[in-house]
Amino acid sequence: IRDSTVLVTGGAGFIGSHLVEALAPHNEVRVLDDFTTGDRAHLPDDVTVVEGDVRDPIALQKAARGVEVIFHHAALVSVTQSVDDPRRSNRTNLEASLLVLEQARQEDARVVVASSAAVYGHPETLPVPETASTTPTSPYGVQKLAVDQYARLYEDLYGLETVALRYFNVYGPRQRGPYSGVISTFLEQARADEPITVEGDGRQSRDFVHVSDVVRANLRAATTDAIGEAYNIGTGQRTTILDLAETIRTVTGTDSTIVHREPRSGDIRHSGADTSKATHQLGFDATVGIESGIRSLVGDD
Ligand code: UD2
Repeated sequence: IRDSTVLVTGGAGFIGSHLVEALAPHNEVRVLDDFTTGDRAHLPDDVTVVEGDVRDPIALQKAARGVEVIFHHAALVSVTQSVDDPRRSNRTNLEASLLVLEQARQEDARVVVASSAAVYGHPETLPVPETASTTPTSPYGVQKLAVDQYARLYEDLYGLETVALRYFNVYGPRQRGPYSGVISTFLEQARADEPITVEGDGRQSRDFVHVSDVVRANLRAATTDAIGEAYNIGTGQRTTILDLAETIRTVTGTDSTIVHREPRSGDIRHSGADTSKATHQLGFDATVGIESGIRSLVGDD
């Protein structure tokens, strides 16, 4: 995508800021972020920042005026918080997403929404295709599923150009804080030579996808003809948490030991993407394997 005016909601956050960085050299980029978890330091100088809440229609209207594509990444990403306070996360993850879709109708802008592997709950098959049944196990998953379905419906009902990207376990630079993923937690522990905390037996597995691949998927989604669809965004490869811990020990050369903690209640045992739809319809394939992804993180984060 080039020479376009685009909006990234949550553009100062983990995934959003990497996307902004990729878009900024060739496009006019707006960022809507309330900076509760996002960071100004992650934004290039030449982007237009609207500081505000994605739930605020005035801020959203201002940020979206005249844009051709909206990449919707503003969300409350904590699954645990969504369990503790479903209405609060619903306001940001679902109601605000509807505002974004409505604003896009006003502007006739394409919308790329950040969906999630959470829509599948405990996946009925592995790797899981987009056609699998969706039974989320958290309010967060229900909210993401609703957004994913609204995106499809808006294409159907109103002819709005939409794409939903169902992210698997995204990792990379700038992922930190209490709700960040297991890779950033293990890396922090390894750097401090503290024990690496594996929850449960560590034989649960995930499909870890590097944020640079997630950015590439967004760029494909911005221009694809295959709209009104949801795509799994993962690598197609699963890694167990124990293997991950071992890889991080090796790559960092830490003195950390591996300790086991109580398994997380409601944890999903295995998660892995069937990526064939993304390959064939979106023209997207992940390129960063888990080991080289971790090596690059250790090198530069
Ligand atoms: C991911 C997404 C979440 C949602 C969900 C859908 C992230 C950060 N979260 O949650 O937003 O989409 O998938 O299913 O990508 N673990 C340890 N030790 C630790 C921390 C975690 O063993 O110190 C384990 C944890 O018990 C789990 C696995 O690592 O089995 C992954 O945990 P996570 O929090 O990184 O991500 P996940 O899959 O729960």
